[in-house]
Amino acid sequence: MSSVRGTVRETGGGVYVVALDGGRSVEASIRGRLRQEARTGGRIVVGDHVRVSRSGSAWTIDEVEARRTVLARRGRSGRTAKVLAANLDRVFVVVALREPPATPHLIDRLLVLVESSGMHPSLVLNKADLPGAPDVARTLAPLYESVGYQVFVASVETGQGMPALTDAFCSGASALIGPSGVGKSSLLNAIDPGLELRTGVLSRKTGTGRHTTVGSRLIELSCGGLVADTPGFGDVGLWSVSPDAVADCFPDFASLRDECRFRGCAHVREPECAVRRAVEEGRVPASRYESYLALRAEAMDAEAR
Ligand SMILES: Nc1nc2c(ncn2[C@@H]2O[C@H](COP(=O)(O)OP(=O)(O)O)[C@@H](O)[C@H]2O)c(=O)[nH]1
Ligand SMILES: [Mg+2]
Ligand SMILES: [Zn+2]
Repeated sequence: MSSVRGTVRETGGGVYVVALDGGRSVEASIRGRLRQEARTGGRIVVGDHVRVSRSGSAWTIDEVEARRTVLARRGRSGRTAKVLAANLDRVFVVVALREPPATPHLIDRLLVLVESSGMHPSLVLNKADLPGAPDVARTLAPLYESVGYQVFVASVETGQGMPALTDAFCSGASALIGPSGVGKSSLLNAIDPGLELRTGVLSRKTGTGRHTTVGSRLIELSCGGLVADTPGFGDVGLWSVSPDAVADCFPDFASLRDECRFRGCAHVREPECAVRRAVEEGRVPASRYESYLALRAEAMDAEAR
């Protein structure tokens, strides 16, 4: 039988739910050769475009198409990247302005995490309704806009920012990453009330909301967009990028790099460093540079281990 094209919507336990281009979904397993590749790192992930074929009632994934984008995180050892989702159009870094309060360092860490997999995220500053939150937003939003990120100031409570976010989520495929408790599930429920994702603080031990599994899935919103629900971005303290690659994850440094006196300048104590000059002159926020130094030092520690 000829093969059909589709998109992987759910993975876990060796079973893959594939949405066929015609509309219906089937459960598929993978061919021996692909299974071999999966063990050596070429896993099939949500968002992968695949070709499947049927023999009797059983569907099999025969082929995986080249990926347009990948969202990956480094393994605990720091060396191997683990791909979490493929072919995403947008990634949103979500933090709360209050409860729990975001710091520039946390935001920078999350942005770098996404940049290190080659994607350029947007930033959502949620809970703008809480007392004091607008003041924090007035500092953070222009800071990250000046760096070149699109910023959404949002509140699930008042609906602030929700039309713009709904627009962004209702086309293509997206992912949200951020600490727990910042309102990721609440934002999705506000965009599509039919989702009924569990919200609120969940105990670490019992785990888990209704939908939390070892696997990943792409949720289809009623407005047509897809949203990745992937475990694996929770432990943001455990990633590692090679020290020299950290600067590449700061887009505000990229245009300055060529003006540094030394090629391969690490922007730490080299003379005539354009990044340090820009920080001194206030063209690059000091908090960005502090985050850079901290994340670079962390990357060096991880490499030495
Ligand atoms: N005041 C306020 N609370 C919010 C907002 N968004 C979410 N919350 C609350 O924050 C808590 C955590 O939200 P949840 O969506 O579970 O966060 P997640 O862990 O990132 O998915 C819940 O108690 C929500 O009701 C918001 O915009 N304003
Ligand atoms: Mg949640
Ligand atoms: Zn430099």
